[in-house]
Amino acid sequence: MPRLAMAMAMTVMAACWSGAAASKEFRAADTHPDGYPTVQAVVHMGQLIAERSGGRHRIKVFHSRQLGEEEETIEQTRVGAIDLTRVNLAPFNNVVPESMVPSLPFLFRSVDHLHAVLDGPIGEEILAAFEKHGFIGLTFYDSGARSLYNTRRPIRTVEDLKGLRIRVLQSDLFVAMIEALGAQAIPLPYGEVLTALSTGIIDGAENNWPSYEESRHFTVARHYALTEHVMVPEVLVMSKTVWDGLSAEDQTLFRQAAHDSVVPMRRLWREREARAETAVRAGGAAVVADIDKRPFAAAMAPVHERFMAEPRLRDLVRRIQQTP
Ligand code: GTR
Repeated sequence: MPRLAMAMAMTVMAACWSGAAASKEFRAADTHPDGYPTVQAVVHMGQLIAERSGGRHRIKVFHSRQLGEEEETIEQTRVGAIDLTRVNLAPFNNVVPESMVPSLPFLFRSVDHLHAVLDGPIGEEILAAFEKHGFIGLTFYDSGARSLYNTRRPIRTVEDLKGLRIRVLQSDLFVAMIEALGAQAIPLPYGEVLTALSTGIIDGAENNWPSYEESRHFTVARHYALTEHVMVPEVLVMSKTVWDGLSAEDQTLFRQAAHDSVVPMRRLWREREARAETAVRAGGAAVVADIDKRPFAAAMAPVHERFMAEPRLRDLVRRIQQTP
């Protein structure tokens, strides 16, 4: 090869090589199946990243627990074996104390209140708190309100829950919340709940409309009581180890794309909630909607005291309550 052609070929190869070295397919975990709003949100974010980086970066979402249950994907993300994970905030409660704040019972007054808090400085502060624990909090996603369901009987009052074995998320706060209602709290990974309900190991669980439906829990635990005791959001985090290896420009790219995935996710969420409710009711679940929530809130109130012992957490709660 003539020398000039050779030099040109080498320049082209070098350019390709440096591009290849800096480009990456990022692995994201989600417990939900393909098509669930959280999965679609991260797929959408990946499309934005691919477009905006000229195809240099991509995200591949491993949905349906392919990379493990939420506690496992959190740990894998911390060590950098998984790049991103989308989980509920509750499995972070024992890891990042600030994540307990939006997980408190009867804290948010409405979806608008929740959005006002999460979209503002308090939301930023809670996301920033992940960093010292090995994660970069990228964004929150909607998860509606969680309500109680069980295989045994309709729930109308706190007394109706007495003695029932209720599966909870793997969080001490959730254990305390359910025990405060007089039920027995059984922490279990999400993927084990359907079998545990079917075999009678547990009597019930709690979740939002889309998860109650998507998981098929409603086919076994047919009494759904709209207690709406908690509006704990979902969170998307990146491994800090992975983040630290990104250029400042790529970090901005990820933050911006995560942010831009929120509005479409909220639209998908609203649609999905409505569809799930229709499907659950059509599937024959017995829904108790006329519940006086005040005794539930009163029974659960002591968990605020117990888990918000640190002044900085109490201050966040106070600011949330004062947010219009
Ligand atoms: C769902 C949430 C999941 C998972 C699940 C659970 O609402 O989207 O990430 O945390 O609840 O109860 O385990």
